[in-house]
Amino acid sequence: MSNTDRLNTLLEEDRTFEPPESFKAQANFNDPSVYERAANDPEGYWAEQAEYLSWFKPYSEVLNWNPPHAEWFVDGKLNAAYNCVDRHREGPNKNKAAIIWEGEQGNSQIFTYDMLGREVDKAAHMLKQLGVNKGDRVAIYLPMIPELPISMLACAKIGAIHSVVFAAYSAKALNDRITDTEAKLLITSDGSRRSGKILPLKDNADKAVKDTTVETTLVINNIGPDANTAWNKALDVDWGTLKQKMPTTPLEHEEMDAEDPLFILYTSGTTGKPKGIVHTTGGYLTGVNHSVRSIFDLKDEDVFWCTADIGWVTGHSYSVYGPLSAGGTSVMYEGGPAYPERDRFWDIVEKYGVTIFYTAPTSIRTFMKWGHEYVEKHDLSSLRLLGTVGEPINPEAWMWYHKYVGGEKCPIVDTWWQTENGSAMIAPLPGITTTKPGSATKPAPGIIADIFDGEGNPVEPGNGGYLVIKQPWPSMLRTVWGDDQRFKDSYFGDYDGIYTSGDVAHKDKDGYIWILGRDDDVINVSGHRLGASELESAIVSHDAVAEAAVIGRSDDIKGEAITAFVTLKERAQSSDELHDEIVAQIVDQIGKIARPDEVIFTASLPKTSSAKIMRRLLRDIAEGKAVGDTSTLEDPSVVEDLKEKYAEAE
Ligand code: 6R9
Repeated sequence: MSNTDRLNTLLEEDRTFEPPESFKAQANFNDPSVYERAANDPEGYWAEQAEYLSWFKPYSEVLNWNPPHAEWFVDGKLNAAYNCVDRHREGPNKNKAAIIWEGEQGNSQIFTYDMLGREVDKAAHMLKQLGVNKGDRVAIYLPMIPELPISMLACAKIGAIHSVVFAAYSAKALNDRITDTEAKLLITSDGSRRSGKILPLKDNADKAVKDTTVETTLVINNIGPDANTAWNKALDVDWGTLKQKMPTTPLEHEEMDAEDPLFILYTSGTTGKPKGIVHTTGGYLTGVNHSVRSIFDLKDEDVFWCTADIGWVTGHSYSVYGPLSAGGTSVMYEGGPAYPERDRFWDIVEKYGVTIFYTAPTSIRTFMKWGHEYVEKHDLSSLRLLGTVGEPINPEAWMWYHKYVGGEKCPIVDTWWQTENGSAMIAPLPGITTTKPGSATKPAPGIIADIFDGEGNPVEPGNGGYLVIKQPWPSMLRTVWGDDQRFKDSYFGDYDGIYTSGDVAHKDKDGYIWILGRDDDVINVSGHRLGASELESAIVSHDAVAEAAVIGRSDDIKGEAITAFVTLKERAQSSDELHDEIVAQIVDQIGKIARPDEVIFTASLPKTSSAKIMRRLLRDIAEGKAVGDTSTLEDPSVVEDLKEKYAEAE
């Protein structure tokens, strides 16, 4: 749906949902004055929140703000693995489930905090043995297996910076990220099972480490002989064999500075290659910990399932660091939602008594399409809170989620945030906020956000504009790895000291925020961010291609689907083979998530007289809409030609 269409739908939405009395009564946050208190003194509020972490040494100053550089909890010392694992081993949660893991075949493993701690210690010993030290970067390319969070926490324990790369990314994408971080070690597995198939992770890893700084590939045996992996004696070390040789004694935590990086995670931007977003130890952990207690109302007896892959920021914050820092139980599933049947998620919810369930609108729309009978096959009465993230949710999907999954009794938290934000920013507090289907509601306490018009003034209720964050917050990115200028230009280039999100949003008469979507050429496919420019450069690296323009057109299930418009070099001829080669080129360079839905060959692309490609116009064509103003086009006849080509391709 285009931003305008979405706005029109939203303007008609007038349903509201109060927090149920019973939910309110038990909620961690149920006093509405928290908003005012936090707004009047954000630093004081965040200092209070930081108290929920365990510090080895207290900080001397809450915030040192030199726009756009923030330091939070200056001089404070802590360790993320201590906060997420070991401190819980010392208390009543020692034998509580920290991670409940289920594999696609129905096999499962439960790690108590004490067991998880032992695994993290062993992994940390392995990292040390392999020469990884504080500040070194470790690339992690793993499916959703327990060794993924174990590896992340082991890095955190010794102060190494992890950079997790989503397992569906290609060898080339992995290579780019390894090269950018100059990682010393890569942790991967022989493969992954997904929807009954085996993904060849190790093959990709082997290609990706060529000519990089990686000295060792630590390989987890996840599939076994079926994976058929090649072994490179010079580089590869078997995780299981090395683990057996490790001491059983705990390993001391590295005392990290609050501002020491905890991880780097890559995300797509408007231009150029993906950006390595840097998150720190103290601020990030304070942000995620605060949000699980406030927005997710996490309690000791909860079972929290965030269905996102840990390869994305949502999984970092809400499968690993958020719930574990608060001593919660986190569910992980390695497999597809329709395997063996379309009720697999509901089967998992019932089996483990999941109480808080967090997923993406694209999944909800898929479940809707499959039909509510799959949901109704299961007893979902354990659920008490639902969440969504990743893209705007359409009110109908929200209502379906509320009715069929939440049994009309669970509040829904629609959480807006970004890789760069670290933790949820605009979202209801489920024991306080009245929700409206399709609105992420209001900034969380301590977050000072607004919507600006083109001149940088806050818009009046009833208007829309650019979503900005006016004051620093603890879990904000600190820089772009290796490119601080890009950090400044990308996020603080528009207004002095004010963070620009790149999203456009509408403010309603009650001050509620309705996110409309991106304002730039970032495409959001099923909640995954892809930069148009990354896809375009993958296409133009094909010999036959002269130029390419990639757009996201609205798609009922995925949110956006990718359409590529391609012009060929003079000697080249369009053909089915060439079409397939271009698709393969994208999959090869970026990964399957970037597979275009259409590749359309055209004689020319619509450009302004200043030679800018008019992507908006291409979007209109792909969405079958009346093409807007074409007066700035260099050659208006291009439009008719494109429309014809598009119709033929469909
Ligand atoms: C956490 C995550 C960020 C972009 C963001 C926005 C979109 C995320 C949303 C939402 C509307 C929500 N987005 N949550 N749009 N409502 N609740 O998804 O991070 O992968 O970096 O994507 O996703 O457009 O700018 P990331």
